[in-house]
Amino acid sequence: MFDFSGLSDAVIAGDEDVVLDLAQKAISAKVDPLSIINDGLIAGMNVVGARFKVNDMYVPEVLMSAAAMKAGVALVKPLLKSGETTTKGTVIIGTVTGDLHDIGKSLVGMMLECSGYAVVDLGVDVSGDDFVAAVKANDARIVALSCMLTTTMLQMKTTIEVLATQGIRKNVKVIIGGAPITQEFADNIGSDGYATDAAGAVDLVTKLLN
Ligand code: B1M
Repeated sequence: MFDFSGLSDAVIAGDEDVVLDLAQKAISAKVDPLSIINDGLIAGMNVVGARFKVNDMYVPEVLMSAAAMKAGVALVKPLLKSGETTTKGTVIIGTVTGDLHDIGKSLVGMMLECSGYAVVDLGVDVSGDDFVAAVKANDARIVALSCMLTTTMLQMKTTIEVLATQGIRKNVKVIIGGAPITQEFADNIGSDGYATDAAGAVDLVTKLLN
């Protein structure tokens, strides 16, 4: 079995070169690409999150870890996509207004893409109007909202309200997720579903579209 500790440690250290080297070694050893992401890269980022919380790591270090993790994911991502040729539907994804966290959102988008959905990633700090425009431009069936701050959670409600006032709420399913989100909150703001992680988001989209 592949030892993921070096890969996780390199993410924690924000050492992009070592992340790329060890991720490539894992690929060469035919380790499951999803496992490289979950057991190596995300596992390291989880430690970063815990240390950031207790002021044991600071913003510049966290950004270096995030960049190292993203580089690793970019290396592994093409392997996840192999064999996918069809599109099951279009998902518009973004992090809501005022929120700049994009790692979890990007993972959710990537997993959806790997599962055969076309994904339009609007990035971070995305307004309700931008979601509306993207839904219209892409004839999308799902709007996926991410948020990591308690202070931006209510922007999800605002976005759903904008979809309604612009007359397209009935045409799309809205799913939400991110660290502060709960099922209760998802129900209260009138979303169609909530998932705790990227794999859960794929299951949810599949359920909602079938
Ligand atoms: Co921020 N930050 N941050 N941060 N940051 C958190 C979220 C925080 C919990 C840290 C802490 O204090 N413990 C805290 C929020 C506290 C709160 O609101 N109660 C916090 C804070 C306070 C802040 C700032 C305000 C700090 C400051 O400036 N004083 C500031 C806000 C900036 C802004 O957004 N306006 C800030 C800034 C930053 C950085 C820029 C330094 C950086 C972001 C870099 C980037 O994204 N490019 C950063 C980071 C990295 C974190 C932590 C450490 C890690 C987040 C992460 O990427 N996790 C985070 C602490 C933590 O989470 N423990 C923290 C890894 C990622 C794989 O997990 O994002 O949870 P996650 O995504 C998961 C699930 O949540 C889920 O699936 C993903 C994959 O499994 N998911 C979905 C996510 N979206 C989904 C959507 C779905 C379904 C599932 O459906 C649509």
